Amino acid sequence: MRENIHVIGIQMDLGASKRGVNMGPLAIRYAGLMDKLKELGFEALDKGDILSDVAHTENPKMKNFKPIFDANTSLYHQVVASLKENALPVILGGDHCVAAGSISATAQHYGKVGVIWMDAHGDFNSDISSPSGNMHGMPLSALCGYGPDEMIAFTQERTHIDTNNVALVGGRDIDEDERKRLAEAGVHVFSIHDVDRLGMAEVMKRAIAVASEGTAGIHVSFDVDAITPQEAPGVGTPVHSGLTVRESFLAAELVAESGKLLALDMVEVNPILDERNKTGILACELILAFLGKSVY
Ligand code: 4U7
Ligand code: MN
Ligand code: MN
Ligand code: MN
Repeated sequence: MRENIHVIGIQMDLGASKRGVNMGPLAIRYAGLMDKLKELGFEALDKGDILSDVAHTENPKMKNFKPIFDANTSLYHQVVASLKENALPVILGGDHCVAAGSISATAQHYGKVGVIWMDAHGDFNSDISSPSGNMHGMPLSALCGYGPDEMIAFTQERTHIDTNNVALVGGRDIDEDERKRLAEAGVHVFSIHDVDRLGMAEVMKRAIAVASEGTAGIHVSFDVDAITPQEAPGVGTPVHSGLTVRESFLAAELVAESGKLLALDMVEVNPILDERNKTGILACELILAFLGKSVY
């Protein structure tokens, strides 16, 4: 595990239909993230927030594509720069479209990386399959080379993520076409049903194995709507009966224990919909757990 942490916020809400998730980085910081990282002994640097331009849609199948791409381009370059400085980037979203920028950067820097995508959703729609045109439902598909390709066109040559190294954990609201696309692409899906049947410890053991096989390490992308909405109410797309708080922490602790974490996204915290920053505080504590904070 690296000692050097770069915290990078991105005030982005243009990928979702509900506004306000752009305030996520502020909410997670208010929970005390920087001080708590330092208390844990990390050299933690706050790189501030990337801002996005105003909403602007040309193609309703990819709403707000241009301002999303522009902000993601800034994020991509910041994450590449942080990795070059040997830091572990922690990206504070923002809606989940920001993972297109952050994970492209990790892949560009390390070559072959694995991804653990923790989410109630699959985020495996293309502009064609998407029922909404919302770009936060498309990043995993784009990153794996299943479109929309424009979403990750940060360099001439795209480094795609090999779906053999992708694990989706906590899925329970996946669109019909999206499910077919995930299966055809060969993404390893550990749905909430698998969490029930196998237990989180076994699911994460398998997910970490999938994401580690032949890779430099793991980029974890954590959408807080993976957690059940009673515990994480500050989300724009809540889905009932999700991960418990303890299952979420166990997942984070097992990733930390693996020593494979290369970068972390903590996304989709929406302070407008939250209850006294409950979700922001949870997101902050989960980041610490992913970085190795132990309970005992
Ligand atoms: B999130 C959805 F149709 N699948 O594509 C879509 F249900 O980043 C939801 O996981 C996407 O929160 C949710 O719009 C994206 C919808
Ligand atoms: Mn998501
Ligand atoms: Mn989601
Ligand atoms: Mn969401």
